[in-house]
Amino acid sequence: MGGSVMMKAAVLVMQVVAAVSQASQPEGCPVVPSLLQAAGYSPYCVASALASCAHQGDGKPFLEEMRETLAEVRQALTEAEERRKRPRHCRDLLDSGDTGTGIRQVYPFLQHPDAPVTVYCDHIVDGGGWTVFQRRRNLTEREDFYRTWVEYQLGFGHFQGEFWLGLDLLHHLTSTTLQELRIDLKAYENQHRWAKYGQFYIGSPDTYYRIKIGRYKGDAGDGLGSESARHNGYSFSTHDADHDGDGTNCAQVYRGAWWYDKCHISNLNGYQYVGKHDSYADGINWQPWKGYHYSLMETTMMIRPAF
Ligand SMILES: [Ca+2]
Repeated sequence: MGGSVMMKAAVLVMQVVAAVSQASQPEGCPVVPSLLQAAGYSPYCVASALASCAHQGDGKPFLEEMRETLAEVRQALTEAEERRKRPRHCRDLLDSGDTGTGIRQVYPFLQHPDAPVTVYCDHIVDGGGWTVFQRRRNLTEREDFYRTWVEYQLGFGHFQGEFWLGLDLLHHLTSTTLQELRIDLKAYENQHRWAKYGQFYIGSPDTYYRIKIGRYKGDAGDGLGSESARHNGYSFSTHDADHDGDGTNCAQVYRGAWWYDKCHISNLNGYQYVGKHDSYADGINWQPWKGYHYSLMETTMMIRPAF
């Protein structure tokens, strides 16, 4: 888009040049002195140079045209500037002074800078600037997370409650600059743990949104990036789209939707049991902390630029 604005500006500048050369014809003479003086020539010099130039007509049509052209240039530059200032994600909003946690509009698409997207920003946790893409909450009415491929691609739920932002958007948001991921986990006994990754990227639809994740720190244990976890480098699967490396359908067996290989040590889109459950590994599980028989009360997954 920057290119097209520049092109428009270039066309307008060419119009100005054309108008100026037209102005050097006798009928345009009144404009030329002011242009030359604006360019730094002394009034005396300009007057001498144009002494032979006869004044004919009032030059208004040309002046009008010039004014309109300059107004268009100014408008195009203002629009380009406004576009440049648009927030691409929650960190941009924070940097511009919007410290409010909640629902905001951002413009994350490089190729479509005018297309707004609604996101949920968190500016409370760990310095803020986070764009939240997954949240589970212990609400009276729980959101169904056992959803189809298309639903996981496009996103579902409610920003004030539980939601999944969508894999398509996650791919875009992680494609521009290096992102860090933060995961916050809460158990029913009011314990809280966190995991943070200094590197997080979600691949294109062609890769089935393959996850690249690394540089763990935190106190929850590494349930996503560790070598043995076998999530890093794997595609996303839902119950109706099996891209895992297992003979079974991991998403179906474990009632989740995740980056599975042979299946999981984390399953944060799993079924919302209340704490301990007898069934194996099909809850909102983070194995390194609570094992395969404990479904967490709350989870949040969010990203921001790493630098
Ligand atoms: Ca399979």
